[in-house]
Amino acid sequence: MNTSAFSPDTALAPGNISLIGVPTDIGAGMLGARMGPEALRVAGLAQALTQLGLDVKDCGNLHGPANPWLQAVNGFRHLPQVVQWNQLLHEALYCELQARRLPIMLGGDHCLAIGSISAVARHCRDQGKKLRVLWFDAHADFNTATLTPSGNIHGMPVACLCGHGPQELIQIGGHVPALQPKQIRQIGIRSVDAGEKRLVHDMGIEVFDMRYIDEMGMRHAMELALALVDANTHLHVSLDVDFLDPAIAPGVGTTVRGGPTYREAQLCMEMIADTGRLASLDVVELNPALDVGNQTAELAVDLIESLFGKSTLMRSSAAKR
Ligand SMILES: [Mn+2]
Repeated sequence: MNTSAFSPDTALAPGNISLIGVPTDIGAGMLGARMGPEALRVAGLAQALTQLGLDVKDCGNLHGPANPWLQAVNGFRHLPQVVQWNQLLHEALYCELQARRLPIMLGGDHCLAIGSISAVARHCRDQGKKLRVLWFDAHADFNTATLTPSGNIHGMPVACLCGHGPQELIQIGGHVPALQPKQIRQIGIRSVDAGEKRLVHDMGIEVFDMRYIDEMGMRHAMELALALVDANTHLHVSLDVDFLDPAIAPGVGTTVRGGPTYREAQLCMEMIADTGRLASLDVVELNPALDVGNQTAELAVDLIESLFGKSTLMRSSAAKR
């Protein structure tokens, strides 16, 4: 990637951050992700960003329906509640974007990416901006009701954003599909069902799975994932904590072995920071009920600091290029 187009001075812009807590596990197969926003606060997220010179506003938590913990109906679990949470989030996040603030969605499970990314996509259409979504995850999250037996909607957000899913979910944001597959890059994928694999392939989503990362290295994968990001690009990062190797991130309901190491994850974040184009972020699937001493939340805060330009590298910006 040619990073010389980016001035290091823009790396922190916009400097106004809004934290939006979305305390629900409505789309998950296990309870606990509803505590994610508090765990991230307890791990010092706002303070860490403030120390980087950013203006941080904690908008508090959204208030949506409780998790009734029911079986799937017509292939979907808790569809009406998932729709409600995502509508709430869509409006709240769109508001912050309109106010020229950089929203960080504190999940909550990954079904919430439907609300957040549909808002980001709507904002980009308003502003005539190009959108690039980096989806860090162990899973492709491209399931449909016919493909998944569980009906948990946290396995379906990418499919929904691309227009495959229940009408009331795919139309949040008023534009179907909210997202074009070519706007998405998936990184760290290592657990995909057979039918889902076919669909991801047919849709033409660019995937840098763990086999690719093993063979080519994280740096090369990220260079390609960030290729053609320019001054008019809105970069959205959707960070599912299960992206990380469970050895360093146990606090998640859907762990899959063989994920990126601490350094590989940091490199991802630092390379994104170098572009200076990060404009919105989801942090999802953190499950404090499964965590050990809040270490996964602390790791997430660590990674977010890097994403906002806290570099461990003793290099001048000239040497970075
Ligand atoms: Mn996910």
